[in-house]
Amino acid sequence: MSEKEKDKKSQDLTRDTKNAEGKTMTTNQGVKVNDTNNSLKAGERGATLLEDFILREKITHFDHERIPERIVHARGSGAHGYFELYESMDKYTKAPIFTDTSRKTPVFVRFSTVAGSKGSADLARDVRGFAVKFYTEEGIFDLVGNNMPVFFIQDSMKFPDLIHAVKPEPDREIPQAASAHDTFYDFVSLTTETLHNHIWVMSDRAIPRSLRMMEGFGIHTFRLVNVEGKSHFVKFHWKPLLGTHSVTWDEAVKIHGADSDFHRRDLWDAIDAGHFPEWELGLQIIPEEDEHKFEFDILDPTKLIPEEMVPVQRIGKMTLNRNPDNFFAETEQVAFHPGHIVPGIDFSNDPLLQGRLFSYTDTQLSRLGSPNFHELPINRPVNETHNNQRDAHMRMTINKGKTAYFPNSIGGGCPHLAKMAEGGFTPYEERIDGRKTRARSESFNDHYSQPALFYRSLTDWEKDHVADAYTFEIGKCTYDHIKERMLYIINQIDEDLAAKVAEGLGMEIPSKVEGPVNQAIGADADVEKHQPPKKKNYLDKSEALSLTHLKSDSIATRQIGFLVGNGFDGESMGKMKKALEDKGAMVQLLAPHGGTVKCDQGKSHKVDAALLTTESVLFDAIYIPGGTKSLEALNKAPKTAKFINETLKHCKAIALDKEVMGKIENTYLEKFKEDAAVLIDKAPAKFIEQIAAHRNWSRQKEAMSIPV
Ligand code: HDD
Repeated sequence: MSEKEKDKKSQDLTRDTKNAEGKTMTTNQGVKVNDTNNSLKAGERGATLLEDFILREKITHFDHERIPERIVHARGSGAHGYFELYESMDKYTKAPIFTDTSRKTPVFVRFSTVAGSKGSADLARDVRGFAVKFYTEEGIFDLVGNNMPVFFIQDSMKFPDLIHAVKPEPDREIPQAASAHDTFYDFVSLTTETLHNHIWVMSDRAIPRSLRMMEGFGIHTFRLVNVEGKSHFVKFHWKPLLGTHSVTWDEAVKIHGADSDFHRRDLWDAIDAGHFPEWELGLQIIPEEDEHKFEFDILDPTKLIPEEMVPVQRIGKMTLNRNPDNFFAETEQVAFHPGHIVPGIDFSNDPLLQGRLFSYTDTQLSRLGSPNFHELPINRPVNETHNNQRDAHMRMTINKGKTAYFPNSIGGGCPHLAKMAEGGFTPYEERIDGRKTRARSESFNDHYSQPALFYRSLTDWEKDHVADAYTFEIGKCTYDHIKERMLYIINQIDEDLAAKVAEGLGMEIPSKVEGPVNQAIGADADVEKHQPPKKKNYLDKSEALSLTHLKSDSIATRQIGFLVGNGFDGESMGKMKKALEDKGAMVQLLAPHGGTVKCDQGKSHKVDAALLTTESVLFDAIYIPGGTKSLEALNKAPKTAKFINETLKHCKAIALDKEVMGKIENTYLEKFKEDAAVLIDKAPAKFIEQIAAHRNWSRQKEAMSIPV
């Protein structure tokens, strides 16, 4: 990207980027270095001299390279991009990013998992963070959301408990990046407000195929405020233009081993190849008058507003078009904060949001080490900042003048206050009257209706995955009383679901359990008092909750493995490759060995991966061209049958030239030859259709038993 093409933030970052090409090595003090391999010694065999400032500087800097990882969301991947507005929302807000359609606002986005450490695997069953930093002309606006529309808890007071419960158990620091353990289920089963977010985590939303194929949600109800000072409540949504797709749990486990950077690599490679991921920003707008119209409280972050009740209006598009230059400087040092808002956007009284407003700056103080973290290149706004804050560790700005206080006359009263016309931030003047009380609103006390709605809204295959996930996770717990409590409360969500899980666990669903199961309020052991209230049924089904709702017929960036050996049918392969690549798919030649393979026309083709070095789970679909010799070679290769059988098991599309059938031993191709996504001698267009559909889930029940 040329300097001219760069957006304002990328240009701003350029002043801090360095390129060593063609340059002489120096110390940090600018002294030229002519030996960086040997320390300074008294004689060739030592001892090493303390005066060696080059050695000391190199080692000292190295000793301090690490900073604390994020307390949650430690593992993440970032990208630059921009946001463009389709139509002005000035009826609702005065924030120019949402009113000025001529703007192209730079953004930096960081996706993350929640529970795992910085080096943990990408495919953990977990919520994904979806944090967007908008560098607006009026200052930074951070939308720090997740890929699920609800959160585990209703009040930030419980956040440390939630995180302590899900993180590795403190005595042995096990398990890493996994919620399937006793402490988490002890907490969940005693804190039923978690159940809604929890069932989302049990669904395929928690194991996305790609960070580019998941939705994002601001979760809390925020406010938009227009020039007249009128406020509307709002929920933010990100809708991926590639649709929403997931992998199966069996794949996720295998991807852990095959490529633990699967999501990070996928995001990087797509942007690198010019396939820029895109999301539309959607708003659900709720007039203030409607605040109490719903059967749930819009301030409760464990509730969503079904799209059928308040439609999502798509108002603009975000495109990620540039990979970071340096992971640490950008992705690691970026500091998000839901409290970074601009005039025209404001908070609601959601008690989870209110606590977050404290936590994020506070955590940067220990993570980034100084209140000057806003000066780091990735964090600084694109507009000028002036105030009387001064000094502290690693201050970069050299503030001129004598005055660092307000009011002043010596400095001409500057920096002066923004006049109303200039758009200084004025909080929305919400009237609040209340008793000081440490309490939870009664209106938050429905923990079962929405998890039930979610489950009802899934397709059958999604429901099966949810039941399997509960069975797996609870099955990993060692205490029977925790398992029983879980069965008891799942039964309150959905009896069929609970029956499936109980069968998987080999346990009975208890009709009563010890201890409080319906309140986050405290250790009140009066079980009867805490029986779940009756479920509400304000909607039978919300189609938007199923993964199948957001469709895309694009196969761009899908990874397609071609299984070939020497002597493969070059013409057939060429035709298929062209058809797929024309649609933006990425084709890789996989062969029994690395190096090159020759087709039947004698032409050499570079092998992208030897079968030994890759796995079927890294591909969306496979194709096997004909060619007697090629098929013989594939038949001899130990992993070919595993590759094919796993592709079948994971319900992916397979295309074969006619002569392939019956030539590769130990596969289940024959059994699935009538399957809609097993395409024998069909035109590439059919294959493309099936890849776009992502999976043929109707195969699932039968394919599950393939022993691979
Ligand atoms: Fe949080 C990081 C999302 C509740 C405290 N959070 C963090 C990140 C995301 C979220 C995406 C990573 C940002 C990045 O990439 O750097 N958090 C959420 C959402 C929540 C939520 C969507 C509920 C709706 N968080 C939440 C609560 C608290 C925190 C209730 C504390 C009271 N979150 C933090 C934190 C982190 C953080 C400790 C760790 C690293 C950081 O902030 O910068 O302050």
